[in-house]
Amino acid sequence: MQHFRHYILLFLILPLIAFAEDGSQLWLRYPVNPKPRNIVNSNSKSPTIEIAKKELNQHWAGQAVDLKIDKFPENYKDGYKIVSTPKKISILAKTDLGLLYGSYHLLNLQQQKADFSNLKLEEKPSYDVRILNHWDNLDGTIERGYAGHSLWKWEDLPNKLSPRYEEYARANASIGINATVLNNVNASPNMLREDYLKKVKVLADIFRPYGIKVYLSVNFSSPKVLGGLQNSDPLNQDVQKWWKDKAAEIYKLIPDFGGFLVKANSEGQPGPQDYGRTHADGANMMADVLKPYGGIVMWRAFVYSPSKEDRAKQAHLEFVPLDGKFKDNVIIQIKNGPIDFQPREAFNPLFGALRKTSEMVEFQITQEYLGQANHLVFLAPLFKETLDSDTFSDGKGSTIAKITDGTLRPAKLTAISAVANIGEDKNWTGHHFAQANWYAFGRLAWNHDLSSKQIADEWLKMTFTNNKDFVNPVKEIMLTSRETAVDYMMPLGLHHIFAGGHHYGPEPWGDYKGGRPDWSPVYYHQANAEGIGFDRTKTGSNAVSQYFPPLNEIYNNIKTTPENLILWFHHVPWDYRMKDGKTLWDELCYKYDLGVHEMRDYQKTWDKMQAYIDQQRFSEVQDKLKIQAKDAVWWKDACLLYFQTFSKRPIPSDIEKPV
Ligand code: GCW
Repeated sequence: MQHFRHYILLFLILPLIAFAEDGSQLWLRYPVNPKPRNIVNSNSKSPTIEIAKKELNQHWAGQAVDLKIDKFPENYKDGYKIVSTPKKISILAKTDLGLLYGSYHLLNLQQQKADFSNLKLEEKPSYDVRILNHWDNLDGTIERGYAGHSLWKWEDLPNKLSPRYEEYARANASIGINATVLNNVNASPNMLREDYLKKVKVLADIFRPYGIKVYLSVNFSSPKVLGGLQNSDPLNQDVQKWWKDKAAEIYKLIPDFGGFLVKANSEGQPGPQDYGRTHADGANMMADVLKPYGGIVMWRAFVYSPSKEDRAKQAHLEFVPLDGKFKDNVIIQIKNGPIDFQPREAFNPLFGALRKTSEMVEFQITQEYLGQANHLVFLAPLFKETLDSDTFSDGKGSTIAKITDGTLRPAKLTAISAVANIGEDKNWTGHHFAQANWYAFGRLAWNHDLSSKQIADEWLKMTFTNNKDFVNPVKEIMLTSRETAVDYMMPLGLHHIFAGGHHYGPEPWGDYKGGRPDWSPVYYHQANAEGIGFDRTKTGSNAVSQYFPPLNEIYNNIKTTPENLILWFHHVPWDYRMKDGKTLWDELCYKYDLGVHEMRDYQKTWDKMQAYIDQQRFSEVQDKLKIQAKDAVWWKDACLLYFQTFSKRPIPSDIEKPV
């Protein structure tokens, strides 16, 4: 009888275990206490505190926890302190949200098997607004989404609620993300329709206790398209009134609504320039209507038009003359590079160039240009590369992190954003390892001083296992994976040689005659009989002049330009001698080949990991690595064979022959 009961138990538990390994739990694999505990005290009461209590009572196996609101300086925001003795742990914060963040921190440490007997730590967020940008459309599709359809079930809302709304909020809160833009920057005017706003309200209500504020992307033509006005000219008083009334309507439903994200006059989107007005005119009009409620405008700098001007220069050309003209609740949202989320770009020279205007970074978590949901590419090193880049705007040490976090220029408002990779797939992100990129963005938004290594280490331990025989080799894969992708896709500063439209595979030969020249790969690599690369020096497009000294000179000179950006800034002769003595052509061949070999090494390493983790995730990752390794060969062969038609030089005999 006893045995029999065990069997029944096993049958009940087995499917649960199987379910648990589909990746749906993300990094939130906290152990569950066998019996509910009652170990949390708090001097504060709110739905947020209730969540913290529930999480700790269910998952915290250690000492009693005291959640205490305490006196902290004005600008302390949602930071917290954790102090412990072997008997008790105190989390002290200024806000309930700070206490919730501290609680998640404890659970994170528990998963990493830390020692809690004598903790003394303090955490403060690097940025005020730590925001995800969803490029989700109202019809359920996601622009550049590779993890299935949208999480937001607009047709079911506001009545039917998916359990994933709360799971999403919990996952974000656990890493400190406190804001979300629900819809695509290519925004439908319908987003602001009354019925949709009522649906948004329901999501905002679910997210609120987790400290997540809702923002919306808005279409600049909304007054005309939705409101039936003559035009959407920002200086037209009827238009201003339309936005004012719309803001009032939104805040009535969602009193803590965050604000608007705007893509204007970019890639065919409407904007103030349609009426001869500037980006500042457009942004300020919206800023004015949001101001009374504490809302903000995140105005994107990703603007470029078909022109003779180098695309990499356009955001700087457009926005620098407007510096000082923006209201103080406007923040300019700038992609990390001046082209478009490439595997490697020089940093965007607009950072630091706006001295009287707040600036924020936009990263892309979704891997539009990095193998989408098929390639394992850990993005923390890419994010760090941007944040740690020294712009020299205010002398040495003027990193993008310090410009955007308010250290260098006391800013009213600091923020950091990234385009989400989240969809309705069971594992949320398509590739199990793409979860690490969501995680990494959240962790860096909270603390941009964390190293990629630390982030990979904690994510692996939380998501898979603490066993160092798994963690160490897999961490190595993660930490080198971005460079590997650069090697097999576009090394040495090559960029945008992707197949048109979907941006998955190689198409360096793409020449869309009749279309926009700046959408053709041949425009970016400029390969010819002499050499390859985009000349952005003083005698070329002069994009180098947009960088502060000494970078302008460093990039202008082929000898001082970092080799990983050499083809970004220079048109380099095929026989140019690289630092290692190889010709440029040979170096290019070796880099592509290296990427392929690195991928095969990853496969070998992963194959040895079967014993340490569950079968499902093991084999799903193994399958994806197979695709990635094949894709690496595809990239290498396509690019080398194509570039060889210009270089007319042999492929070195010791690298794998293209087929
Ligand atoms: O990278 C390009 C993408 C577009 C995107 C655009 C943008 C939302 O290919 O899909 O549109 O950038 O950032 O606005």
